[in-house]
Amino acid sequence: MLRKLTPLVSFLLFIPMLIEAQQASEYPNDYLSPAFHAGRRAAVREMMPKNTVGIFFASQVRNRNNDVDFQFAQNKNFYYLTGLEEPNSMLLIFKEPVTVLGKTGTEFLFVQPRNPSREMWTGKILGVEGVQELYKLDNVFTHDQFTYTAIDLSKVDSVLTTLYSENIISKYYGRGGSDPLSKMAQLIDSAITGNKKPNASRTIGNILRTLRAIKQPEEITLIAKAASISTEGHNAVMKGIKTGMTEYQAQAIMEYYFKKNGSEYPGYPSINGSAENTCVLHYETNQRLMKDGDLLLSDCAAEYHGYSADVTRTIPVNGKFSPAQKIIYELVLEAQDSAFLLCKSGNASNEPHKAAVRVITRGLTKLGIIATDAELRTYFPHGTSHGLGLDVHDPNPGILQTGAVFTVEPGIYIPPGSKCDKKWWNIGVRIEDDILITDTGYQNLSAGSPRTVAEIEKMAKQKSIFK
Ligand SMILES: [Mn+2]
Repeated sequence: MLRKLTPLVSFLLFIPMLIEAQQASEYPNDYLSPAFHAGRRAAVREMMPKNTVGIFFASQVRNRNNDVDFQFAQNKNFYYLTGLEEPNSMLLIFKEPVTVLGKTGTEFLFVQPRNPSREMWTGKILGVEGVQELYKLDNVFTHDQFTYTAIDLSKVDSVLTTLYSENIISKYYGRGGSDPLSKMAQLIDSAITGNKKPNASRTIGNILRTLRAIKQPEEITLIAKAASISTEGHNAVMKGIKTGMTEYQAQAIMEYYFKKNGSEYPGYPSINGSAENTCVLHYETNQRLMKDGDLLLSDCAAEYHGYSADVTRTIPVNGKFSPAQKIIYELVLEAQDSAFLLCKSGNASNEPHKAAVRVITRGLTKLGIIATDAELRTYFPHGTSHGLGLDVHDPNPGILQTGAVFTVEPGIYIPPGSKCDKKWWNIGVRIEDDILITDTGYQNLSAGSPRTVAEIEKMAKQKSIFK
């Protein structure tokens, strides 16, 4: 039976519909803003030496096999500075204003022209007007307008590129290549003569590394979103895993939650290694059938609008850690907790790693797994932290400061045949979280997925549609 509504109640019931109408958008609209990219270009120009030009190329489409290409992935520096997700494009940033093709300014973008017959196959190309409108850039041209005479380098002392040696512009894209980027690269290469040629100490890569090491608020929002999506995937695996499942089925559960939440793709190939495969640091084949008593190490994270998280959890396939697994797991957990305590502004970025090394060295010695400190690398062969952002391995500042985002990921890996008691064999444990340095300390962006033995075992008992 329906109840008659008072006008006020009717209005209140209508509010959610209003909100929904406002939010409903056919396509995502939470990308980095044009103002963000403009701000980053200004920051680059600010750091450039006098009389220089910085050149940034979009990525090329890469062939996979026969006439099938890999899904396009934009060059991250180019994306940071423009937001544009198309190939065959080039950005020039001049320190001082110049005139290019009748337009005076410091920023010039060359993009793909519209092409209706191609767009019918591979989707919309924005073209000059589309790029101007979407990314609020003034001086946009098509790449075929880039000619030897279009760009005047006479007032430029030095050319800075994101590539690394003087004539690598043409080498990198293949001398003689007929695609638009190769042509533009060759034109630039031939226009740059004598001491204008870029060299390793004057590449713009150093400037980009410095800037990208400290994240802007808009970037932190996207990394936090990627981390939160990732933890949802990890939690679903914790709940859904069971003996008799394959590593790729665990991967399927994980990645379903990434895609479900709008992540375009995983930030890196998903690592789902069980038993002896937990000890392979970048195991990606994910083909094994998991058995009772195995551990599963899942190093998987989502990428969201260009920004990647990086999260690892290690869980028992049957829902309960064995006594030996629990001992190693809790040692890694203690190392991670000790490392967290050193995540603060002003500390050197390797302090968390040093703390993890101290804890794991002491623990493995006490367990009789190693006899000397030098043996630590046998079982803990990697660093504890790397920067995180547009790249899953992003620049990290030497000294931690507000806005730095990096991983804390200690691990212990004991493959079969190791020179220690057999009871430790096939135990590989890594616990990895994404840390943001704040004014008051740090924030764990991936805290949404449990880390303690008790919490993981509790989550394993929860209902899941996968078991
Ligand atoms: Mn990592």
